[in-house]
Amino acid sequence: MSFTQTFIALLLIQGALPQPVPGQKQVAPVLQGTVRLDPYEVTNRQMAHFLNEIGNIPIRGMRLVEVGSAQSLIVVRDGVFASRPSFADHPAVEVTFAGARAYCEWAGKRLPTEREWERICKSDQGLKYPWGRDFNPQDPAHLLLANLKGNADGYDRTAPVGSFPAGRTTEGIWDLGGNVWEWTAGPNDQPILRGGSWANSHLYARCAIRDDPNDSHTFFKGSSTGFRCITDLQ
Ligand SMILES: [Ca+2]
Repeated sequence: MSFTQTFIALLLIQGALPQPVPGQKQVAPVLQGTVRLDPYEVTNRQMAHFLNEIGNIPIRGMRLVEVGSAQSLIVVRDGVFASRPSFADHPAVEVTFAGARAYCEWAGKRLPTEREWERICKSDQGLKYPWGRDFNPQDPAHLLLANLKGNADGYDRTAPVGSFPAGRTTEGIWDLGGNVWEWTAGPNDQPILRGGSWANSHLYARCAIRDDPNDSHTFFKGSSTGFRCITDLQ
C-alpha cells in the first residue's frame, strides 16, 4: 500500500481527529526552539496539490475543503483541483478543522496547539499583537500591519500570504494577525480559531483572542478561515 493509500485509510479510520480524552488538558509547556511554526498560512496552491494527491474525502460528513462554496478559492474541474485564477498565493479558505489537520499530517507536520500559537504570537516579550503592543486605526502606517476588515489595507478580502512585512513577529512569522483565522488545537483537541481575519477589526488580531466555532457568538466564517502548520524539531 502506498503512502497515500495508507494515509487515506488512516484518515477514514480515525475520522482524522484523535478522540478527546475526558479531563485531559494540554499542560505541557511550550519551549521556544522545540517547534517551528510555518512562516505563512497554507495557500490555495498548496491545498490544491494536497487535494489532488489525497482527494477531497469526507470526514464525518464534511469534505476536507468546501469547494462547493461560492467563497472557495479552490475549484475542481474534470476531477482536478486548482486555485482560482490569481488566488494561488492567497491563503486557503473554506477548510474544515479535519482538512487542516489532514494537510499538516500529510506534510509531515501537525496543527499547532492554541497555546503554541499564542506564545509565538506574543513572542518572548508578551506582546499584545504579533507586531507589537498597539494598533491605532487613525495611523496610516498601522494599516500596513495586517489584512483586516475594510480595504484601507489594500485588500477587500484575502491578500497573498506575506503581503504585510511590517506585521511580522520578531521570529519572522507573517499574517498571524488578520488575513484568515487559523485553526489550532485547543484543550482536548477542541477546534479553536486564532488571529482574526480580513473580515474582522484589529481587536480580533490580538494574540490572546480565541474563537470557538461551536459558540453561539462565534465569529467563524468559512470564507475567512484557514490555517498553518507547525513542525516538531525534537
Ligand atoms: Ca492569519
